[in-house]
Amino acid sequence: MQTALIVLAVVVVLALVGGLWFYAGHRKGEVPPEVGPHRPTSADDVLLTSPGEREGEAAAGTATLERPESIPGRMQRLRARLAGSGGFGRAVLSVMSRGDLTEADWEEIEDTLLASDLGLDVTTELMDNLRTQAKVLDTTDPGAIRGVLREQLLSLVDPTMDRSLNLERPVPAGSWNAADGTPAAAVLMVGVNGTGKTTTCGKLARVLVAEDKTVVMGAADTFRAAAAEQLGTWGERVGVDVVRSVREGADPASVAYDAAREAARTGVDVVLVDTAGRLQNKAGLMDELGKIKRVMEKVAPVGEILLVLDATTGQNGMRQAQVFSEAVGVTGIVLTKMDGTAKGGIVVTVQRELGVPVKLVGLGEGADDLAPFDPEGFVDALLG
Ligand SMILES: Nc1nc2c(ncn2[C@@H]2O[C@H](COP(=O)(O)OP(=O)(O)O)[C@@H](O)[C@H]2O)c(=O)[nH]1
Ligand SMILES: [Mg+2]
Repeated sequence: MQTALIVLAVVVVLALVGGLWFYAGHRKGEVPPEVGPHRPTSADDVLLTSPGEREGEAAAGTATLERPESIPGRMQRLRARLAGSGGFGRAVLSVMSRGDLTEADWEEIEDTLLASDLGLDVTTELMDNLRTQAKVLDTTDPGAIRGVLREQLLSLVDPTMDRSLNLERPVPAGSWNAADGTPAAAVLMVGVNGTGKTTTCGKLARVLVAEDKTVVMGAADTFRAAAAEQLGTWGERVGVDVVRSVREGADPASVAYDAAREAARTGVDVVLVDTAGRLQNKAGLMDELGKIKRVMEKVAPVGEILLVLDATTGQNGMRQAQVFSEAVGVTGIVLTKMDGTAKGGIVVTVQRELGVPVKLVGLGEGADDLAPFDPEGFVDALLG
């Protein structure tokens, strides 16, 4: 009887200790069970989600990866959608083809240009040029008028700007330890909430994969767990690792730093970092983005800071753009949702106001609906 009691007591104590140990073990990692195996990097609240590491895909490569569409293929396919953003081009062309334009005709042209978000200054400039050219030309020949209009629009869009993404491998920071790997070209995505940053990060990863580049993404939007999940899904589809925080509200800069380190450790070509777009106040934004950039530059300089703008928001978007470009030096613009707007004139306005080129355009919600911005292709699409 006594022996039985002792055995029972020992069993109870063992069970209690075992339970506590199990609980503590899980608390320490605080890993949501659905994430699956992971390799923590420098900060203990940051983890790496690798494609193929999720449940049931123990061996990497068992997940079926998508093959992103080639760049020429998508540019061809998206041309029609680009044309939709520039109905103003065809509208102006059709008025100008009437010949012997009356004041009412010119007013119609002016209204059309303004409605396309070209802005007052650009519209006035373009109107002056078109009037002059129309006098010189003195013709109703549609081909000749189209030529004049094409030339004018092209010079506004400015084909001389360098629109290539700077993806050159950067020189490592002075304090960088070469034993920790070769830093990757870094791209930082900034912009207001809902403009399409996370989507663009995912789409851009696909563009790079299509170009046979290797990529790591960093989910530095730590304010919503859903943002990291969203990025994780994009990565998984094309075999791109995502560095993310386990905890909501973690320091975005620490995730960005870990992403840059992970990219260097694994020797990939490019690290893409998504950020949150809370426009709480200018000082807060500057602090946050500034810090992200600063810590990433402990690895190597950030070569590309892309401001993501929703083309449908017009002048309101322009004000946001100013704040971001003051907060952190923007090197290029991504205009998203060009498929849902007739206001393609925003291309010209935003480039003028910020002095940086539109480098990419988003033309739909599909995974490969992102293309490099090509001025000639754009203007030709506008004129039909
Ligand atoms: N039609 C269209 N929708 C887009 C485009 N880019 C992004 N979106 C949508 O815009 C919404 C917000 O995108 P998200 O990437 O989450 O914005 P974020 O808050 O800046 O990260 C999503 O529903 C996207 O599918 C685009 O080029 N065209
Ligand atoms: Mg986002």
